[in-house]
Amino acid sequence: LNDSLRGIGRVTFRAMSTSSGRIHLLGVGNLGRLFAHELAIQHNPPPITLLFHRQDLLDEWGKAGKKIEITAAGVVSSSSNYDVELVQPGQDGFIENLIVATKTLNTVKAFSSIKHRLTLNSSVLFTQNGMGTIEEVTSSSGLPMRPHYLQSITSHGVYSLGPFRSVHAGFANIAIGRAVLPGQPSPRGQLACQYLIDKIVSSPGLAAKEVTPKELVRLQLEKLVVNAMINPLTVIFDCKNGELFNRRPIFHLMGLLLAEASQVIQSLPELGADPEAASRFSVEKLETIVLDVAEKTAKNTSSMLQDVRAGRPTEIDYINGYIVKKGKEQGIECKTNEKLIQLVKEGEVVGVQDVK
Ligand code: KPL
Repeated sequence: LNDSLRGIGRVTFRAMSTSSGRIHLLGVGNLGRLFAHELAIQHNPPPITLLFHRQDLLDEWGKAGKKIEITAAGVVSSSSNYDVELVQPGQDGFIENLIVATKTLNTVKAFSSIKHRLTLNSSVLFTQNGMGTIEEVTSSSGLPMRPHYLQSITSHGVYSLGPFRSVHAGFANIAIGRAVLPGQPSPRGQLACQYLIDKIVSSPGLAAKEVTPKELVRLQLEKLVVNAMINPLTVIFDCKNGELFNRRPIFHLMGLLLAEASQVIQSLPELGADPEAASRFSVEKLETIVLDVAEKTAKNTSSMLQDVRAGRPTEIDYINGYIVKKGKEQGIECKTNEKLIQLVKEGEVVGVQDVK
């Protein structure tokens, strides 16, 4: 361990003396494009490097005119002030600020391809849906001392028009905060990551605000519930977010799912003896949040439905699967969530027009 620390100290000194404010971005799906574009068009943009983990992404980048295009409220805006890099084994070069916008299922693998370029002076922002990704990355990374981790919770609705072209269909907001890991002290205390946080918060199109680590966990749990309702239900009923809850049977189904989610969350040890938890995670409060996001992102196709339509595996194990797993740990049965997971995995589609 001493050797590792000495090594890290050396790298850290070199890195601090060459700080450039550069932000690397791994994962150029819808959310990655939104982050990159909004950072690139801000008043004082940071240098940005897009990390491509496949050769064909480089080819697609060329075909797309080496620019990212985001359409919002019918207006097309493009940005091209990026450097790009193909991630290759053995490549080095310190990464000071990293945004990991890969799909939950690909995150551990994608992160491991660049982890040797991070030091304890690096700031890493994870943007994934669901819960448990940072823990998974930490336990599989084998880094002797971890970089500083941030997590963001995004409720914007974004869908793809093709490589490097997306529609920002639902304008909502982002919460960003420092991730606290049990038994893993933060390497640099409170000032860590402030540059990356400030850059994101000062991008108007991201509508991001900084929150405390305690609030971050609570917002993450609320977002988990939003994704556990809207995403799988839009898959089963094959519809846009806004078409879901004007049908009585779907509303009833959501009630059953929410009752399980609410009970599990209220029993989570990480919420401690928080007197607010019971009311904040009541079925009624959670329902209000879900309906609000469904309305704000009404025209959006949920990320899970986009995955199913594209034949990709979904993130359901990190969303409803997380609720079921935590329920089991607390002795709470989540039969409706289990059934929903099964239906999504079997690709069962009802179609919203069939539900009165
Ligand atoms: O996060 C989302 C997703 O699709 O994954 C919502 C907020 C439901 C927007 O579609």
